[in-house]
Amino acid sequence: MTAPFECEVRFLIPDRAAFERGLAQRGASVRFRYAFTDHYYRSWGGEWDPRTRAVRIREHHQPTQASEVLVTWTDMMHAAGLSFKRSRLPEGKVRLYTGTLEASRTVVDALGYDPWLVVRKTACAFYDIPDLGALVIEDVEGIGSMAEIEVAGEDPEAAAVSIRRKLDALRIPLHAVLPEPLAAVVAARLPRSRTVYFCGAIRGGRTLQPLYAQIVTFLQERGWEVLTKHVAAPDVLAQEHRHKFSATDIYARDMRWLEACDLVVAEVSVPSLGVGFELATAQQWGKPIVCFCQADVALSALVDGNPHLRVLRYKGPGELVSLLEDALRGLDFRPVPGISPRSSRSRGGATPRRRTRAR
Ligand code: 6IA
Repeated sequence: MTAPFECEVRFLIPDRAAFERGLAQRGASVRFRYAFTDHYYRSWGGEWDPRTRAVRIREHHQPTQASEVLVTWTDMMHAAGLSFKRSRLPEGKVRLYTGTLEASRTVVDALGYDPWLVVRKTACAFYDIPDLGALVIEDVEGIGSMAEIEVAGEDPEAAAVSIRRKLDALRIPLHAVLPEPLAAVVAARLPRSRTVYFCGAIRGGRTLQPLYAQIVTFLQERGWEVLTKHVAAPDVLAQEHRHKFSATDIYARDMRWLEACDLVVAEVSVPSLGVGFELATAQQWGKPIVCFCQADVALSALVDGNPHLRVLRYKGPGELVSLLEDALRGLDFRPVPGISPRSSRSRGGATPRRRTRAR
C-alpha cells in the first residue's frame, strides 16, 4: 500500500481467525493476497537512524515478481491524540531499482549499505472494508499477526482523525497501537548486537571471496555485527594498497577485534598464515570458534586434528549456509575448563566440541 505521504499505524492481532470473522461480518472482502521478505540495510557510517530511514530489498514470494530496492523515510507524528508514522516522501516508498535479488544486492552494495535485518511476511491479505476503506493483515515472522492501517497524509491532522475513526470502528484501543515502523519493532526485539570475527584468506589467496561475502551477509542478516567484513570485500587487496595501513596497525586492530568478539567463524579451505594465526590466538583466548572447510580439502592437521576447533565440512555454499545456521542456533558460551576466557564482552569461552563432519 502506498498513499501520498502515507501515514500508518500497526497493531497486533492475537487471534487472527476471530479478527477476520469480524471483518467478514462487516462485509469486508480480500482484494489480493501476497507474501514477501524485506531485507533491510543500513549505512556503513551509521550516520542515519535505520529505524526511520530505510533502504531495503523487497523479495516478492507471492505473487512472484522481480525484487525491488525501496527507500523510505518516516517521521513520528502526534496528532488528534494519536502517535503514528508519516512518510517524508510524497511517494511513500521510492523504488530505486527492480531486478533479481542478486542484482538488487549489488545495487545496495554499490550505494555503500550493509545488511541489517530481515523481516518476513507471509499470509498477507489486503482487505476492503465497506465504509472504512483498506486494511492489511500480515503474519510477521517472530512477531505474529499484525494489521496495518494506512491513509494519505498531506494533512497529518486529517490523517490522524481518519486512522482513529478506523481504529474505533474496529474497537482497537489506542494503547494497542504500535506507531513505529516495523523495522524498529523488529530491531527492538533483536538480542544485543553480537560480534563475530570472520577469518578468510587474504594474501593466502582470494579464490573463495564470493563465498566469504555470502557468509558475511548471512551473519549480518542474522543480527551479527561482523567486525572483519573487509575480509569478504572483492577489492580488499586493492584497498590494502590504497589505504597504506601499516602491517603493525593491521595486526593491532585485528587483535583488538579478536579480543572483543563473541564468536570466531573461519573459512579454512584456502591455506592462510593469517587465518591459522587468528585461530591459534582465538583458541588461546577461549573464544567459541567454528571453522568451515570444503569436503575434499586436505586441511592442516593442526586445524583438522584440534579438539578445540569445530571443523564443519561442506560440499557447496548451500550446505555451508545451513551448517552455519545450525551452528549459530546451537552455540553456547560455557567456559572451557583449563582455558581462561579473555574478553571484555563475551559471556565466556569456547566449548570444545566433538568434530562434526558433513559429507
Ligand atoms: O595471511 P592472510 O592475508 O591470508 O590472512 C588473512 C587473515 O588475516 C584474515 O582473516 C584477516 O582477518 C587478517 N588480515 C590480513 N590482512 C588484513 C588486512 N589488510 N586488514 C585486516 N585484517 C587482515 C588491510 C585491508 C584493509 C585496508 C581493507
